Amino acid sequence: MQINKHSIQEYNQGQLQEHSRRYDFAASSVKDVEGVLQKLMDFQVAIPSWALGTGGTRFGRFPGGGEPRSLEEKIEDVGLLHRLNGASGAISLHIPWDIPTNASHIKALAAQHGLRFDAMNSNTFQDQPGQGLSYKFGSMQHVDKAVRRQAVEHNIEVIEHGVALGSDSLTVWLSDGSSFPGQLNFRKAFENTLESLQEVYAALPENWKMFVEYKAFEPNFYSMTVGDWGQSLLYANKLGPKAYTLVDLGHHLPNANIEQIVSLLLMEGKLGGFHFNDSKYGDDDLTVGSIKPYQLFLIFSELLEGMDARGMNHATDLGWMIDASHNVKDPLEDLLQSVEAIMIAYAQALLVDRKALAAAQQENDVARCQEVLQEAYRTDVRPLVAEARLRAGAALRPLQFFRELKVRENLIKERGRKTVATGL
Ligand code: PSV
Ligand code: MN
Ligand code: MN
Repeated sequence: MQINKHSIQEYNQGQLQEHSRRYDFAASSVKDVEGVLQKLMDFQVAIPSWALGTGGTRFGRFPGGGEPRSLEEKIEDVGLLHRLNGASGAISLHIPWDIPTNASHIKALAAQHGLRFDAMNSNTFQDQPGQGLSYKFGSMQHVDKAVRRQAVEHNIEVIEHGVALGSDSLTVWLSDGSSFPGQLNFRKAFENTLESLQEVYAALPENWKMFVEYKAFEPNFYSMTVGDWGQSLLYANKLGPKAYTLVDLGHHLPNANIEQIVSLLLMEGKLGGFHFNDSKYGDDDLTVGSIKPYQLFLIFSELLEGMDARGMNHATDLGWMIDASHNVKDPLEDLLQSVEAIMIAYAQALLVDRKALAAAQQENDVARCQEVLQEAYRTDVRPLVAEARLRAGAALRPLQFFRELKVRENLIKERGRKTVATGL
């Protein structure tokens, strides 16, 4: 299914009067509104290929129909999102779920949709058909060097696929760890993992980055070999300048102060990438901003403070990606909501009066510090985000337009009701 520019313009025309009224009011209280709008237009969030289908839980899966059946159709889906919101201009692939058998054709198709290839993701948490050795007891940490070698070779293959597509980063998330006390020698598991990561690191092209993603629990429940930001940072520091820590919002123990974590990682120049989602309990992979929008704003606020202090470009110097899974909602609708929540939090963080906050911090004026932050958080920035979309040629209200166009119904007609996308 294709959405043409003309139909978006027509739709926006019908919304314009109401939008202008709301936008003029919102813009009137923003100091550098043009600067804010430009930043919002530049900001792009990558969509992971595995979020385009219904994920399910370990208890069941209830696919909604019209899911992408091939890599080509996944690219088309992300293209649809990008058309609608102007902020989803990248796709992140997972190997072997998305092997690009004809890379130049895949690259050209993505370019047609205005998409680039974000970080490549390797997979050593599942055994694949025909694979020689099993990852049941880990991959890069494994006691058997041959299993470690297999995991390293897989990652090198992923890099090669990425090079062919024009990607420039590799995300390594390892499910390695142990589920019972005594199962692992922690130090040896760390050393084996480090050695394996070093072998992958050595295969990185000059301009590539490697993101080491941590996770506190699941699928292992006693220890994870890359279990928190401290361990990830240890690996990244030992690996070298091309290695960074990747923060996934769902991968912490309850109540972790993620905003402090990103601040310190930025201070060390070691924050590389970010996976957005939301959760109430753990790695729930819920829609961004659906449970803890204030936390999301606070994280963004620290991200911007740290990035600005280092002179980093918000749009290009970190890898921004959604990492979500959908059980009860239409995945595309969910992704539109997630991107919207990210843009809102970003816009709110751009409005924080940094000078006033720094002055209040210096005076230990705690109440004022809170006022400054909440002044920005409680501003309705939705008209600013919509205006950025309008200027980018996207839809003023993407989700509403998605429904008006009957996108899902059309996809079901095209692809069928019983389709299964590869993914988590
Ligand atoms: C598993 O928790 C996970 O969601 C990680 O966050 C990875 O980024 C993703 O799977 C894909 O490998
Ligand atoms: Mn993740
Ligand atoms: Mn996860």
